[in-house]
This record gives sequence, structure tokens and C-alpha cells, in this order.
Amino acid sequence: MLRAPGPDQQDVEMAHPGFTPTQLAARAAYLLRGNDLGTMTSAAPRLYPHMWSWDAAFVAVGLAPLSVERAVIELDTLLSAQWKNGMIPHIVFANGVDGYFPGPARWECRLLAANAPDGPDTSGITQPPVHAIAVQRILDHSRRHGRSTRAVAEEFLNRRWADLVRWHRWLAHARDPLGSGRITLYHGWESGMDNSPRWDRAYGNVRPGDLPPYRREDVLVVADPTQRPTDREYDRYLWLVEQMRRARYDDDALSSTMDFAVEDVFVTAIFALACEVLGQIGEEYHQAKSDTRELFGWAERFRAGVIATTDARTGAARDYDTRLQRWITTETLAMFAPLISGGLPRATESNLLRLFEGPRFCGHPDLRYALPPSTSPVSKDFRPREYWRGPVWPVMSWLFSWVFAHRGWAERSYMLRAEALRQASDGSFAEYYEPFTGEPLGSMQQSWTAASVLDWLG
Ligand code: 9WN
Repeated sequence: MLRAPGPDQQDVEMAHPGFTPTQLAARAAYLLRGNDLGTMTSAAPRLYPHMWSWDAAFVAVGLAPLSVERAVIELDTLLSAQWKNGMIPHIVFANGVDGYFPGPARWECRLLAANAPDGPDTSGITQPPVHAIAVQRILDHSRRHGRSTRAVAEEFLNRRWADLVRWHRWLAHARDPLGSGRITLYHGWESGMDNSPRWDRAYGNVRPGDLPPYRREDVLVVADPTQRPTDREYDRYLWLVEQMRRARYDDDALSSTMDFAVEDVFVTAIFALACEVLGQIGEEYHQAKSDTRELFGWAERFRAGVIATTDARTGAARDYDTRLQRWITTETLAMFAPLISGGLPRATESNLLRLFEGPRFCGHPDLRYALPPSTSPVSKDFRPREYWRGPVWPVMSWLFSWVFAHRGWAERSYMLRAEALRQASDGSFAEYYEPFTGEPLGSMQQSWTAASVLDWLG
């Protein structure tokens, strides 16, 4: 089990072997400044030189303590790329920036998709809906400032409220085609956990046909290719893009034509939480009652969708593959979806928390830091260096620590924060870390890692 938390801030500070918290916060702030392209922050300087949807939300969380105004710009840029059907695309491409594949020329959304925005180039898929959390952090920070900063945040909320509700409405309708109360994804990238072993079987069903040739850029940036998805995995990712192009990114067509269609329980839990958070913001800031009612209704429906997948004893949740019609029980972070959505009976929730903190996850005796690895170290699918198949992702530690605080579990939130800050004190701001050695992996200078640190230290 986990170690007991230190009693005060000093303990956290003493625990840092590398940079002090002050140095770390300064470096994180400089990092975000360095990755700032003007009105968007690149997800990482070399590997991901554009704006990613859920990265942008986390980045806004990190920008908010530095500048509410700049955090608002980040979300404004993202929302300016919202599709006409309400979808927030997973990538907003920076103008004239190359170096990432698949880029705009491969997606060709403007040419093929009736719903693509008239403004910036985007990809044609979506990502987890964490944005309401960012809106809440922005509003929280704005309240610590004077009237003009508060006005910027409130003007943003009033101006973008309808867009945020439209985004949630699109997810609730277009992405729950079977009415199961769970969000369906048509590409593993939509989960944000691209090559998680959760998707292995579903991808086994994806058989690339006539795939136009392509050249990967990611392996030119991350020198050790074993830290990235394999070429075989990339062929499948690209084949799904090809299928989407053929369906002209049409919501109805996707639900019947895509080889890959999974109900993602983790994204569903995030959605339920985000509906609750946005509903609370709406009530507090006097938005239309019909909207908040709808949001709370979705929160309830999708929370129930998560709970319906859980194991009666452990409380662990499962994804569902709608093509293969089978449950997915891989031991990954997705098992803990009910901790994010809430809704489990209290005794079952305690069991799930024990699982999270016990030797199958954060309390595994060989872990360098008591943080949740993306895949359980005791799972046969665990690979400690391979992207979403094992490494610890700081942004996931942030998400759980925020959720735990939100749910009133201050001590648990504190422990994750303390351990994550120890991990981050190497100053690399890595995308992910090897769980046993703490070696930084993937992209360095990753924006959302810096943003997490800034929120923790803010
Ligand atoms: C594909 C930007 C994104 C994150 C994802 C992460 C990774 C992209 C990639 O990087 O995905 O969307 O090219 O590997 O898996 O969660 O949003 O940081």
C-alpha cells in the first residue's frame, strides 16, 4: 500500500532530489512560453508541433495561474476550430508548420467533410472532453484577480457557453449511437491512449486495405522507436483515417462503416464528470436553465453507463467492443473510470480505491514513485517503456489528483501530487516515465506535463 502522506508543504519540498519547487515552476512557465506559437501552445516542440484538443485543456489549466487572459486565448483558439456539428477536433494545425504526420494533407477535412470549420485546418476525429475542468480552473483563478481579469473570464464563458454545450450535445448524441450511455470511439487516437492494450483486439479486427503510402515523422524525433507505437500499429491508425475519408467524416456513416468501434469507459467517465462540472458552472454563472438541466441529465446518463460496466465486487470498469461484441477487461487506467465519474456504492468504491493504491497499480513495490502506470505492472500486456502500455503519464496523475480533490479525497489527491512532483523534479517535463526507474521517455518539454506542475505548484 501507499506510504502515508507528509503533513505539510515542507515535506513535499524536502522530497525533491532535483529542482526546488520554485525552480521547477519557473522552468515550467518558461517551457510554456517557449512552446507558445502566439494563440496556441504546441503540445510539444518537436514531436507535436500543433494544438491537440485535450492537451490544450490541460495547458489552459497550467496557464491560468500565470495569466487568465492567455489561458482564455488557448481555449478560444481551440473552440474557433470547432466543427459545425459541435465536434472539437483532436488536432488544430498551426499555420504553415510541418513536421507531424498525418498532417492536413492526409486528413483533407476541409475538402471532404461538410462539417469541417471554415477557419483552421483540423484533423477529423476527436479527443477526451476534459475542457470543462479547464474552464472551471480559469474561472477559479480569475476570482483571485481584480475586476478586469474576472470580466475577461466571464465574457469568455458567456461568449463560448453555447459552443461548450454544443460540444457536449454532439458527444451525447453522435457518439452514443446505440443509446448505451457510453461514448463510442472510431479511432484509438480518440481515447488519447493510442496504443493502450485495451485496443489490441479491436485493432486486430482492422485490416488495412489499399493504403496510400506514408512516412512516419514521430520516429525521427523519438530516437528509440520502442517508446512509440509500431509500424504495424501505424498502418492500422492510417487505415482508419482512410475509412473516415471514404465516409467523408459523416457521423452516421462512421457508425456503420468503421472497422473500429469501441465504447470507451474512461472517456465516458470524463464526459460524465465534465457535464457535471459544466452544469455547476452554468448554475453559478446564471446560464440558461434548459442547458444546465440537459448537462446534469447527460452526467447522470453517462455515469450510469460507466457503472453498468463494472465488476460487482472490485468496481473495476470495462470498455466494450461493439464490432466484436465483447467486453474489454485489460488491466489499465480505464478500470478506474468510476473513480472519475462517481456512482459506485460506497463499499465497492473503497474496493476500487484499494485496487488503485494497492500492488497492482500505485502501490506496486518496485515502482520508483507511487503513481498510476498506464497499464498494471502485473498484467501480461505491461511494457514499461512503450507509450500507453505501461509508462506513467504525468498528466494522468494530474487528472486523478484533480478528481480526487474534487471528490473530497484531499489526502489521496495530496499523495499523488507529492509523488508526481518528486517525479517531475528531474526537470525534463517528459511525456511519460519508466515506472521502475523513473527514466523520462517520449517527448521532452511536453506542454501538459509543465501545465500539471504549474497547477500543482500554483
Ligand atoms: C496522436 C499530443 C498527443 C496526446 C495523445 C498522445 C499522443 C498523438 C501521437 O500525443 O497522440 O493523437 O501522434 O502519438 O497519445 O494523448 O494528446 O500530446
